[in-house]
Amino acid sequence: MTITPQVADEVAAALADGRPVVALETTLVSHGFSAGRGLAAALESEDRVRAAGAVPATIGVLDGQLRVGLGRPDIERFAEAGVTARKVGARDIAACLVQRAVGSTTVGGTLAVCRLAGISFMATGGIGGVHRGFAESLDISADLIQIARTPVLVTCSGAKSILDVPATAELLETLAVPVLGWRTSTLPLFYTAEGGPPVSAVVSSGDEVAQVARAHWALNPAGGIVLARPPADGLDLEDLIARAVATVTERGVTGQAVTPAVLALVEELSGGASVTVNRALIADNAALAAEVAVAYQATR
Ligand code: PSU
Ligand code: MN
Repeated sequence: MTITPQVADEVAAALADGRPVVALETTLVSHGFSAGRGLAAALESEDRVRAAGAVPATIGVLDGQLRVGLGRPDIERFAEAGVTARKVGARDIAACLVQRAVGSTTVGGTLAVCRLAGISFMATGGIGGVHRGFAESLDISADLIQIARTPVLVTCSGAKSILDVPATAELLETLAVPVLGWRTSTLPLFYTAEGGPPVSAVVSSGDEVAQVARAHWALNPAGGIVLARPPADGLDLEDLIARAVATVTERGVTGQAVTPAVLALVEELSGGASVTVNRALIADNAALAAEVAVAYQATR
């Protein structure tokens, strides 16, 4: 077991030369999709990062090591493990390393590794947030706290709409996390672009985002930033989501299992349509994160 991340040669070389690197998480590979489909989403994201001129660094825990930059056989291990992989937030990394478990890092877990590796940009589908019914369950994703205390820009399509998105936006404001809307004045609702709470600022080019990030990190060197990009061909799944959340709650599912269970049920209820949107937005977010990372290096 080692704490120092094992960084793939390509990623290490890029970081050493100050070239743009975009981190990608592995929870969406194992827990976000059914039937190994997370592999395709992960590989597509990596391709899009490369096409935009940055180096992808998919992050996870394997064989007692923090891995930064995974090869295809490594990513396959996460897809094949599915929900039997451990879902690893920042608090879970140490035990996962010591116990040599396959650990899929969430947004929060990935950010903790980005800090160690010196990576400033990551992409995902949707960040975790405040769950519906939080007043009873107190279920609030550690992603939010980890974003608040890690100087990384997270490109996403907002918080998954299986959550209480207005409450999530309130908590991000409380935590002083800038929420930048990519050519939008409202926080996207993951599956759909419209109807969310307001963002803290609208941005319209990679260069503008890079300048805001640089200024924010000069003012607040320890804090993260959310860049929220609306999905291109969104779907209004609100009725399905409400039904899925109610069913999962009735089944007594709690804690870390809630998000994967609701996502799986939304997939089933939408006849797979949710997965098509989910996959596309993950890849598009990866491409945008790379565009911003490239612009950031250029403004040095
Ligand atoms: N976005 C997706 N699919 C996912 C997730 C995000 O499109 O599966 C994962 C992320 O890893 C995120 C996690 O960090 O869900 C949040 O889980 P929780 O609500 O239990 O904190
Ligand atoms: Mn939770």
